[in-house]
Amino acid sequence: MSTLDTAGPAAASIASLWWVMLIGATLIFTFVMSLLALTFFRPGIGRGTPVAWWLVGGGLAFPAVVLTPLLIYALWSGERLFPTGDPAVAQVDVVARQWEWTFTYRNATGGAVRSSNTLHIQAGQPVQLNITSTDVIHAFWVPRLAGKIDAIPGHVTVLQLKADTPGVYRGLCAEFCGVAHLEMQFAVEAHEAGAFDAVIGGLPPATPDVNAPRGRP
Ligand SMILES: [Cu+2]
Repeated sequence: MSTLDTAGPAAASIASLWWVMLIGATLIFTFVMSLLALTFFRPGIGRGTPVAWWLVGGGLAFPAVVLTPLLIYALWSGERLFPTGDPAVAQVDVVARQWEWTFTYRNATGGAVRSSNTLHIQAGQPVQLNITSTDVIHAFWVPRLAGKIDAIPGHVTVLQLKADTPGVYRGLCAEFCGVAHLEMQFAVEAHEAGAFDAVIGGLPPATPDVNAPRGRP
């Protein structure tokens, strides 16, 4: 379940941001520690530099030069996490409750099938998840595929994820929701196209659920 062992574009975007932030923070920490070491080993070395230079240079210019590119990179990579809104993207309604996840797949003929605690997706294809809860706040998280998002009663939150290759990816509830919170885990099974159709075709029909998400947000 490592967020750095990514298997989809959204998780890869988050992981690369983490690496950029780590490298940036390491460089800055090394630079500041070097300055501190200089004051011990070469006492008085900074005496010739005006105080204003330290204040303006170290307190304003340096943070601006460092933080501006990091901010731009974070915004650019964060933008890739939003759902595309493409109507061609398959949609699955996700309902969290104490302590279970149910996944409802609508088909072209207006029917729907449902699975419990296992989300089936097609490898290489994005899927939009419309997520809600029937009781308390939960959070949907598949660390290797995407970031986490809250499942909130009376509200639909949207997450888009894609698995690059077929496989099984573990997911969990990432918001404490009661005594069985730790057991509220699920799996995402990414199938090849043909196998995906067969799996969906074999799922039981979805029974009416008064607490199901009410359409798109
Ligand atoms: Cu939970």
